[in-house]
Amino acid sequence: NWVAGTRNYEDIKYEVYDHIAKITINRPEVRNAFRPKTVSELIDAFSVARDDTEVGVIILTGQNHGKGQDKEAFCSGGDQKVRGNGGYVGEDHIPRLNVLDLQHLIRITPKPVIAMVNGFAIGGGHVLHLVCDLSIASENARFGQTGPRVGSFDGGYGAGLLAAMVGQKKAREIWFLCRQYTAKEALDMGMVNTVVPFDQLEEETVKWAQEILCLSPMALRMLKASFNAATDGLAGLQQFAGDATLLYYTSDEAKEGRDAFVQKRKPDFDQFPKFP
Ligand code: 1HA
Repeated sequence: NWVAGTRNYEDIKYEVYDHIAKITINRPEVRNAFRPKTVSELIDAFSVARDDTEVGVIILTGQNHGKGQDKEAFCSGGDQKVRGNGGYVGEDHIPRLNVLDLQHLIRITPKPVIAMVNGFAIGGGHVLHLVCDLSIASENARFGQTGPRVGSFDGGYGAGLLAAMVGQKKAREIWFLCRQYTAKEALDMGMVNTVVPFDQLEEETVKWAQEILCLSPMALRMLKASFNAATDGLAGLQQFAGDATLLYYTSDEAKEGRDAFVQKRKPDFDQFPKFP
């Protein structure tokens, strides 16, 4: 029932159904590894979903290629075959780590983002599921970091958010040993919300999205910003404060300030209560 969006993407798919946007990384031949173009398209797609007032929940997933459940991937991180000396190199020959911008965009998008983890979530692909608000995994999914094995590390959300989620000892184990973990282990660690059979993954994820869609979008927005404020320092506070500003702009008190300026008169704030 998904309806394709109008943008022409090469590495991803964008579809909408019932106020849900589904963004799919579509490079199954490389386990949905991302190159700079993939990430640029993901940033564009998340911006489209964010701006679409009809969209209330965003799902991020990886394209299945049907070669067996143990071969499916959510995302295997940065494409090592285009990794240059200063980052991942695209058509413009500029080495980039633009997935960090994508991580940040997922965090500040004021709508719940669900990672629908259909297989390997490895390296930078693992961090992508971490930065989503919820993760729903199929039984075949495998989780892990590989940085110290392939000469990389993500000390931002990849380390800090992971530690906040699974605890310091487990987070250090995940990064220091570069093992793979099963969906059940990820569930036990608190990294995913639920695990379902492979063929029920999308149905279950859509069910969760539809439950969320019944709730107050502003309350959800404020909650997401609140959770981020607790872990994201001043940037998190900026997001939360921005939401407070958005609400304040809708008040008569804030409108009085704007109107007084436009009408070149003194603002009359006396009419507004000074709440205890
Ligand atoms: O750490 C960062 C960053 C840090 C700071 C800022 C930005 C960052 C951006 C990115 C990253 C990273 O993501 S570093 C970590 C990069 N990813 C990896 O180390 C994972 C590499 N892949 C694997 O370990 C395995 O492929 C797998 C566990 C996901 C699946 O294993 P499996 O089922 O045995 O498949 P495999 O045969 O290994 O892979 C199938 C095909 O996909 C292979 O292609 P082929 O040789 O048949 O032509 C394989 O090369 C390709 N492939 C898989 N993953 C990647 C990949 N090609 C390029 N890049 C990949 N990441």
